[in-house]
Amino acid sequence: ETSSIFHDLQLPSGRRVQVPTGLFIDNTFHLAVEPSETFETINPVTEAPICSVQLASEKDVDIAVESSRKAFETVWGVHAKPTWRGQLLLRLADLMERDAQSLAELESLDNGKPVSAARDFDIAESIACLRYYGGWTDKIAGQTIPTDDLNKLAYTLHEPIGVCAQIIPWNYPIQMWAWKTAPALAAGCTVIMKPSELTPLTALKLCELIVEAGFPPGVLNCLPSTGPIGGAALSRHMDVDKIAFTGSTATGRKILQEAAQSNLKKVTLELGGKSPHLIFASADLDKAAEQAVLGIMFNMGQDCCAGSRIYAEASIYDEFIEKVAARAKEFSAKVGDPFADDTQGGPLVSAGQRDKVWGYIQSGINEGAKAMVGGKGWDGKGFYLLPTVFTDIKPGMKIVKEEIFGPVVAIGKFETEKEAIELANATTYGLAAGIQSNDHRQIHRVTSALKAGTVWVNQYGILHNNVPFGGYKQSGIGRELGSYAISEYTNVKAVHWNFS
Ligand code: TXE
Repeated sequence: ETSSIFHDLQLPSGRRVQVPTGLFIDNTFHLAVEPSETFETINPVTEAPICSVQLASEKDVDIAVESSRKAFETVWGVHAKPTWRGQLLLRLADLMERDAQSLAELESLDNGKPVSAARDFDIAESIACLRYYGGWTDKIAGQTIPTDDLNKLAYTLHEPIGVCAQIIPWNYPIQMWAWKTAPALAAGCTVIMKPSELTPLTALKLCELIVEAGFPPGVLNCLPSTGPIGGAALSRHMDVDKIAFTGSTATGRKILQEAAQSNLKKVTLELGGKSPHLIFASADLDKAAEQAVLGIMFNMGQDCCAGSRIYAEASIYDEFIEKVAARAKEFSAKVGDPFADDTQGGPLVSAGQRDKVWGYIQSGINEGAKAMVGGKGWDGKGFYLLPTVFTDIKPGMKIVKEEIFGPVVAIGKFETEKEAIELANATTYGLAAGIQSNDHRQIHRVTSALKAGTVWVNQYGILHNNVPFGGYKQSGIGRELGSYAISEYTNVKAVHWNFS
């Protein structure tokens, strides 16, 4: 049966890799219980299937949860020495570093992003994330708390929550894997990972490294599946203690409902955005334009904090949009083959995503916005779309209100700081925001007025593993990264000890 759970691939670089395509439970790859169930993952450059992958159904979810529960109650959680958990994470980071190039190529094949970006951003940051949390394992401490009862010792224990299901998207498959697994494993939780059905391959490849690093069976299981089948089964499972999700707001809402209707499992959600980027007259306009373009075009706009609404102060608006247009054209010229060294953008992840983004481009044109750059489709093969810069926008337009998740930006103007803040906050989302300004008082005022979980000042889009990330409003619940993520994977137990 190994032919159904491993697939030999030749990558465009000529490198050969064997990728697992089975369900990963108890440190081995398996066929799904119903082996006829598979799905295909597609190469977004050639539009051809890469291979078919086993599809976990509800029965497989039950088996995986049982394995995760057993590991949590016997070898992991409070049964594993904290420093040992840390060593395993550090070893995993070393293995990821060793395999960075082949992982980057596999990520690129499945997702379409440039190999160089996958290696130098996604994987480099993921290695750092594993190391950061590898250092946390023996520093998860509670408190001793004075009370007026002098014969009482009161203290808290920060205990791992238990079996955690983690449902991740396709835009940063390895990095979302690291953001989710590292703090959970550091805190002592066991993990059931469900990668996106659009990009399952690197999550499966990483399972081999989990074994090689020495994690005990059941500590991390991985279930490739679709959202409505595997994702929903995990969300309503009565023995999953927590679900951590990154993806669309619509799916986040469903997961929260499933959790509410089953066992009230803890839920953290990292959802969509329509992040504003404010350009004030005092800013360095060349740098601001560079940040504005990277802020939306990086990863072809398939980024939850993409700066998709830019508002520039009226006095510098004309000059600024010219600079943005020039840089967006430069970026467009570097969209192409993800395996070429100087490529900055590849295709979008799927035909569905390409069609969705193209629909927004057409709606922008139909609603009267001006496509200063782009606005055109792509004739050749692959799910490509070139960057589009819209100006002359109005508040009600779909391209201004809705998350597009593609290389499309809407630029508007404001007269006053108050108007800039109102425009920025006029959204149901609250994931991120950016300010370009050299007026320090203004920066403080605007930063505090913005309703967003992350605010960048004179940069955009750069996150750090040590700093928390998450959304205000309908962009999510809870925080990832930093010490904050550790608290999302621990329960607080209060102990009242009468020693009289
Ligand atoms: O996302 P989904 P899709 C946004 C972006 C994009 C849109 C749709 O705007 O165009 O969402 O993308 C799993 N129960 N973002 O459809 O559905 C699914 O299998 C449990 C923003 O790909 O949110 C996958 O693993 N799980 C974003 C994951 O959810 C379910 C990243 C994400 O898929 C499920 C991606 C269900 N009922 C898309 N249905 C961000 N914020 O970073 C699906 N899933």
